[in-house]
Amino acid sequence: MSESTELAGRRFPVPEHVAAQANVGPDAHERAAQDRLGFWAEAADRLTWAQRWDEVLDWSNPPFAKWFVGGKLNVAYNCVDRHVEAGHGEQVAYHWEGEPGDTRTLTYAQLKDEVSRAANALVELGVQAGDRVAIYLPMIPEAVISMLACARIGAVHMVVFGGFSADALASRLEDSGAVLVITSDGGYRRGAPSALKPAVDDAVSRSPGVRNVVVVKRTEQDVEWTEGRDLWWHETVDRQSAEHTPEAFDAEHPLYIMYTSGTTAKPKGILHTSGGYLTQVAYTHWATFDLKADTDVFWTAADVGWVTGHSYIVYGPLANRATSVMYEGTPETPHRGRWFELIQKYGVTILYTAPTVIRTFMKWGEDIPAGFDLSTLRLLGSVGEPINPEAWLWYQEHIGGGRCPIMDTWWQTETGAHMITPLPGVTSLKPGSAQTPFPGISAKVVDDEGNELGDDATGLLVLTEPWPSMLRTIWGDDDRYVDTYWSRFGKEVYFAGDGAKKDADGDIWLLGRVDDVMNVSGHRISTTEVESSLVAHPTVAEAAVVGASDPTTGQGIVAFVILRGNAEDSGDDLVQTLRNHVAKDIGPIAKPRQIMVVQELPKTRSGKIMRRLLRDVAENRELGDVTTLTDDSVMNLIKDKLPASA
Ligand code: 6R9
Repeated sequence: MSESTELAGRRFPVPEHVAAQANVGPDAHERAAQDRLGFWAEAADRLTWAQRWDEVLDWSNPPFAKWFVGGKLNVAYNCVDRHVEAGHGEQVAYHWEGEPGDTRTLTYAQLKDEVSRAANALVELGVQAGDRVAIYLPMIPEAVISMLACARIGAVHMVVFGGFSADALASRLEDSGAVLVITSDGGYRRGAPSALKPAVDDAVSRSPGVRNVVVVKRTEQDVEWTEGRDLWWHETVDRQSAEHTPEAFDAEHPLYIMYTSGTTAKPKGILHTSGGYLTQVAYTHWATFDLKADTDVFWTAADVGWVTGHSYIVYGPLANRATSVMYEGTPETPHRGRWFELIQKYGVTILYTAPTVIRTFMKWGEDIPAGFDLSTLRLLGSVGEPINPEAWLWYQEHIGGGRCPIMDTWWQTETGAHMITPLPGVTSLKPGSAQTPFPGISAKVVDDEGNELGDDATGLLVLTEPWPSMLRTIWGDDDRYVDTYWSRFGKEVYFAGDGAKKDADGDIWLLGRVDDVMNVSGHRISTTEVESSLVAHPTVAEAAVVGASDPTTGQGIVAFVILRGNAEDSGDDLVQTLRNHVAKDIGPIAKPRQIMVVQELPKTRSGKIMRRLLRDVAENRELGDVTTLTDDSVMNLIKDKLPASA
């Protein structure tokens, strides 16, 4: 058995003390299986509705779903006001920490006032229900306040990650038809103020539909100013009344548009609506993380600019009256223990982050987390890509102190909320597997023709029933919505684009995007499997694998590896060792054709490795679109490493 398979075969029962008091027990899956719509209706009942729905689901015109038909609610009221009305106004909603170490504490009562002021300002600026508002901010409280202010007045927010370029912003402003942009002079990243306003000026000069730009002062950098268009947040919002009466909107009223990360050519504006979305993010946040509103300190260490931030920094935690930590900066500023320092300082009990960060911490070494008191942690989460068993075990041992179960949550921008994940009161954990569909979710693994596969088989992941937080369409492009997600296996089957395997117990293993499943001499090999094997070798910190076209085998396996700090690059010897390691670990068929030792890997801002670019390098092509890359100089470094003939 291979090293990583051996690790992956291990089972970790959820600790007794976690299971005993978990919010959701083993009966949830069963109840949902018997009455799926009844189960989701109960989940929706955790929210406060201004008017109850008549019908849980209208699926008469698939794939266009309507959930909680006829129901009305205000999303911001559910996230803020109702907790204040219930006497929890003094509870902290966010412990916010800036990268330089400045802090801000926002209670639910303060958040209500801030959101109401911002809502009044938007109304004063002529923003109406249904209008699109772009939010291009660093990780500061105004990002959350702006999102909730939009939700409160029924405007549709469109958050663009602050690291995106002016071009990326401009195309999103145009596609969404935004009328207003909320931004700041800049934010702090890696120890220095970085500017945002110049990108907005550039993008807005090409977007005639944008009437106003509201600017939060964060760094005090000088900014260009367009009179009549630009307004300071502190002059426009702070003078508003803290009273604002929320209006109830239809359950299907649009809540936000989120453009998916650029692993495809033209970004897709994923549309989420109100009632179903809030139902599922709130319920999953409560169930998957076993959230106890009175005692937990919850931290999703991600950016609000991607879906994980929307669902699990903002909407889920607030709907559940959680106390959250929000951090502006990067993990290594001003030092590599920054995250652990924050866990210690705020007594974080639940941490949710991405495997790529865990592997970075592995690279930096276990001495760093060992220098902090992480004993408050009781549960960990993972999201964004398959977590290789080595990273899972390291996370469990060196951050979770061996006592914290890890919830490996599979979901997508399109799904809005967790879809496949273990549950703390239910599941014996298997490192590397997201395991079981969430209660009320129907996930299957099918072959190319759409036939469901039995256990112990590899195929494509599909979702065979609609779910409350599903995307409703691609903004302005219903046809593309149908074509992309609902045509491969018919109009009632959602094609997720991920490869998956069911093991002998029926647990689901995600194998990466299907375009990342390689086909070598007719054998299907997952990039993830080879990456996992490479990372299991003591010299390798991180690995990215692509299938490059090969005249004889169809595809050849090309690996890019980053070595651990203490490993020596012995050139050809090391490459041979690693190739043989994979061949031994998985089988000769998986032996990489080529391995390149590199310093960095190209990643999207949400931390996903851009295999498309690596494939371009491996196949010696001109580089494609790099606008979503965090740092495009990485690609030059990688290309410089290539032999001229590669
Ligand atoms: C939430 C988020 C979605 C894609 C998805 C899949 C990958 C996410 C995963 C995972 C394996 C997990 N993915 N979570 N793969 N295990 N726990 O990441 O949304 O940015 O839209 O990405 O990410 O490939 O299809 P998004």
